[in-house]
Formats: sequence, C-alpha cells, structure tokens
Amino acid sequence: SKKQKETTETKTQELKKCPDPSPLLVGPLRVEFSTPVSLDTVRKENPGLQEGGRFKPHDCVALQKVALIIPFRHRDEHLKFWLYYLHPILQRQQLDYGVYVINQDGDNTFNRAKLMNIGYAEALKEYDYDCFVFSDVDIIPMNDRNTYKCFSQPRHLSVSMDKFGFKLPYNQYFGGVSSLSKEQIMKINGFPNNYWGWGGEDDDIFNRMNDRKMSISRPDGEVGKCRMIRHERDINNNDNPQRFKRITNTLKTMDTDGLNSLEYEVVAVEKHDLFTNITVDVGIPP
Ligand code: UD2
Ligand code: MN
Repeated sequence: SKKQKETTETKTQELKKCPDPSPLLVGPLRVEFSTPVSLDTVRKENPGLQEGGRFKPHDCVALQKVALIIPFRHRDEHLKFWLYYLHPILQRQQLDYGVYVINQDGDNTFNRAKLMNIGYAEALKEYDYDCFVFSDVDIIPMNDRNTYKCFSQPRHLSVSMDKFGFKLPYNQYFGGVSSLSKEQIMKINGFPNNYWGWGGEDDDIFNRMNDRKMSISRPDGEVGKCRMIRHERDINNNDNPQRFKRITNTLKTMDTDGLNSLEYEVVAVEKHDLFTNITVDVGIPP
C-alpha cells in the first residue's frame, strides 16, 4: 500500500545536513551565577544527552563534530554552571558534540595548555572529531549565535567579556574560549607544554598561529558577549615568571614543544551523564 511505501522510504532516506545557522537559536541569553545549580537539574533539563556528555541532532546531520575541552582542577561549582548553561546552547546549535573535562591530578603547578593538548589527543581516540573548542570552565556565552564550532581560520569566541568591560583587552588576545579544527591544530604542533602556572600560554598560541600565516576569526562584539564567574586565583597557579621570556621564543620552540613532545599519563576516565572526566598526570615543571 501507499502508506507502507512511504514508511520504507523515510527509513531508507539519508538524513539531510542541518541548516546553517541553526533555526533553533534564540540570540541573547540571561546568564547569572547567584543561585547554585545542581547536576540533577541539569540532567533533567537535558534528557537528550548520551553517556559521557555526548549529543547529536536526531533529525539532521550536524555540520561539525565538536569536542569541547575544559582544562580543569577543583572548580566543581563552576563546572555545574558551565554544564547548566552550555548543554542547552550546544544542542540548539545542532552540533554533534562531546564534553571532555581534563582534570589535572595532584596539587602540583597547573598547566592549562598541556591539558588542552591532552584533551585533543584523548578526544580523538574516542571519536572522529573535526573541531575542538577549548573553554575555561568559568566562561559562559551570553548569546547562542556565538556558535561553538570551527571556521576557516582559528576562532576566538570570548571576545567581549564582562571582566574586560565587554571589550577585547588587546588585539592579539586569544584567552578564554577558542576553537581550532584538526588541521589548524596540526599546523601549529598543538599548544606549548612548557607554560607552568598562570599566563602567557594564550599569547604563545597566538604567536604559533601568526607564524603559520593564520589569522583570527571572531564573532562581532554583540554576539561575542560572555560572562566569567568571579573567582580568586587558585592555589598552585601563580603567575609564571618565565612567561615574558617564553613568548619571545615561540618561533624557536614551537616545532619541538607541542603535540609531538606531549607526554602524560591517564589516571582515570569516567563517563558521567553530563561529561567525560579524564584525570591526567601532567608531571611537574623541570
Ligand atoms: C585568563 C584567561 C585564560 C588563561 C589564563 C592564564 C580569560 C578570560 N581567561 O584566565 O584563558 O589564558 O588567564 O593562564 O582571560 N583552572 C582550573 N583550576 C585551577 C586553575 C585553572 O580549573 O586551579 C582552569 C579553569 O578552566 C580556568 C582556566 O584554567 O577557567 C584559567 O585559569 P583562571 O580562570 O584562574 O585564569 P583567568 O581567569 O585569569
Ligand atoms: Mn577565570
């Protein structure tokens, strides 16, 4: 019968590509941190997620497969807000995505850029991601048109932050949230492993991209508005006094310090409902 034929046709029909931009976007969002959120709430509000914090749209093929990488240690309250705000946004953006919290084991000096390299390597072991978004755990976008995907040039996403008066602090600034495709990451040998403690690693990454003749793509200031949860500096993440010297040497060090020299040990991989937690030993400063 006709009915039967239609059913067979819809089953065999290939899913179409999701439209770009997603029709589900709503624009400006209310973002505030006065009331803590619970993971239970986040779970209830995001029933479509798969184990490990994975999602893909069911009625169309996502334009990109995106791994979200969060360098992390002892920021559980911030992570709850991040999951609470980001999961709905990423689903409306119709991305095929996974959330990876890269948790530095122990209490030695923090190393953000190395954790980002590890996140890239570990996420790729799990799925054929083509785009990587690196996000501080404490930054939330205020507009869902700021799509957490990759572009033809490396993208800086957190361009107008409350803590900088909703302005870019300086033109070469690349801190906060950024996205790079697999190819873009390969071109710069990933990120530096040798920035221990606070600061400089984002400028080193900028230098790497600049040297490989890439430019930075950015959303406009309105779409790129973000809030950072106010916080004190963590223990064991003091200013790195070597950072000024190091960023003058990027071009000499980048070919030997990066993905091709990355060494670490995975301590544990945990598949939670809302994210994948990968605890890693990154070693200690030389
Ligand atoms: C700025 C940059 C950040 C990075 C950093 C210097 C902005 C918005 N962000 O952040 O991208 O360049 O300076 O390294 O300008 N973290 C933990 N536990 C710790 C320490 C750090 O989880 O004990 C993670 C967490 O994801 C945090 C990120 O590292 O958001 C950056 O550290 P921060 O928030 O202390 O530094 P901040 O806000 O000055
Ligand atoms: Mn911060």
